[in-house]
Amino acid sequence: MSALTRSPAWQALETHALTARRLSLRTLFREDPARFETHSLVAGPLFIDWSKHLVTRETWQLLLSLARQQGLESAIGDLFGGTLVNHTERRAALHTALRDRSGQAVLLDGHDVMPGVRDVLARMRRFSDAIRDGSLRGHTGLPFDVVVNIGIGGSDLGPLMVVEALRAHMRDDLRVRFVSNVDDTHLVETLRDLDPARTLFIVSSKTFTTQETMTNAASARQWLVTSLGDEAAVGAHFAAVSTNVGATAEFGIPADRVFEFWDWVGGRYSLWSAIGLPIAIAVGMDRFEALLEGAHAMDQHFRSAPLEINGPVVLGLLGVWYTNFLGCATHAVLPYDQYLHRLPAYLQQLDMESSGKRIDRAGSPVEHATGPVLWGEAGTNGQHAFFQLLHQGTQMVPADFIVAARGARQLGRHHDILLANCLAQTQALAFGKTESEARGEMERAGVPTEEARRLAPYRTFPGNRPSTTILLESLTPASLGALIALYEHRVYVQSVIWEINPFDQWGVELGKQLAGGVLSILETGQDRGGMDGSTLGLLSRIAKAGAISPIQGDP
Ligand code: G6Q
Repeated sequence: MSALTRSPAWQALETHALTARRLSLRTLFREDPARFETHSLVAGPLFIDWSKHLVTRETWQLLLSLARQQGLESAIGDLFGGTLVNHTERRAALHTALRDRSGQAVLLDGHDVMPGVRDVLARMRRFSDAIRDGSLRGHTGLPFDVVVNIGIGGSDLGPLMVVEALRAHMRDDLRVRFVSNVDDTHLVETLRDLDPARTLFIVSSKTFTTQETMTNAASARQWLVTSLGDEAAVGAHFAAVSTNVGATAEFGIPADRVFEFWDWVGGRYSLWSAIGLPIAIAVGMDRFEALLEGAHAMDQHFRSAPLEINGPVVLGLLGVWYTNFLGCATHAVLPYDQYLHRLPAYLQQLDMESSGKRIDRAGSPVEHATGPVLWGEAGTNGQHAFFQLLHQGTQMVPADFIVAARGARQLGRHHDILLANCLAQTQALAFGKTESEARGEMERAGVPTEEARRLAPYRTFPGNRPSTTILLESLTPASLGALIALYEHRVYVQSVIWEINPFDQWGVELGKQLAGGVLSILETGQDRGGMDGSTLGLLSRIAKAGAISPIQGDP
């Protein structure tokens, strides 16, 4: 057993979990009329109801003891203070500085990073304003009517999710699209109806070496040059966001169109940096800054609120409770908001790339579960798809329901229906329906007694399925910023408890390395040896389909 799993706080939780897994939410609410008040909190512009969780006062005290034992309070200070929390890469994780609106210095190695941050924001404002007002034009003198962001992972998912979320603020005459997949269909389908003379590309890549992004950028460049018939068009139609200024120049992008960020910003934490340029162009720099303001409000809450009423801490500790003590292997995120339809995909990267770790900070394998599988879909669509498993399956899946009190579009009864469904689902999950309730209901509806008895087990809902409801007053740039920062910090809280580094991602390296070897066989037909039988067999099938030249030595 590791020191963590042997520790008094951990052991106490394990013992407590033996009885807690039999808790009844109906009973907890009946016995404590103030449960909603004591199990809800305000975090920046968000209201969080965590009353429908399988926790008692004792559970909560034990989780707080675990947090204190793991030094959570000082770890929060370390994050904001520029400590090298990303110890494997010897880097700080100062994404909070990117949205720091306090006017105070943020020191990294004794150097204030804020003047650089403000300088890039000012450049983003000038550039996005000029695209939006049409004063910055393409090679042939036409204003841009579409911006295509080329990036992947952290250089794609964040801006894409936010642009979708803030679509209500977009203009019809300026579209923003995203290309990430190296599958050529993504680029071809994205460019198909575009006018090259009115298209601006932003190549977003921290390293400017990522194979998918560089392949897409090269093909986009060729599309542009071929269509406009002039190599010189590149400078007018491309901008870049990168830490690798040398490589952007080599691509042909003028220095005044290169937006810098820094190695202390992790890819999946970078939408607050110049990686957010497509957002600024889509909705205007004022709204991008409002997004930063919202995130900053959550940062202040995370830094200063006592652990007991600290949103990211509460959500993080609940995550630990379900993952480590109640054996939940997955976590669902269910935004009841069509504008947030890409949030689950974005959070999948944020959470799973950060928490999918098996080696602790001391270099030893962990002996406890770490990140659960995160998944989800916009409500109400999910209700007609996978909610069956949430209600009546054999696994417990803690779920986050996210909804705005006021809808963005005031169309008829739509928003009332959406809200009603959201709240009703959390009710059904928590309180279920007993077999006798199911039988009684059917009998009252005229179903013959014998038939009602036969069907009752199928129509029973066990309940006690936990959920959090995150309520926004309305979906605005500020509330969205706070929501994203809430999840970022939740990930950090869990990493502190689990003693893992949430800021590296070595797990994505091996596949990339091996792809080089496979690609070389695909393109040359030559196997230099060492390839496994399955891969060679598949390559041979691909060759037989006529897609590539025969593999040498293949019969
Ligand atoms: C995120 C990861 C990863 C990264 C992409 C793109 O935290 O580091 O998703 O964002 O691999 O990397 P580049 O921005 O360097 O192209």
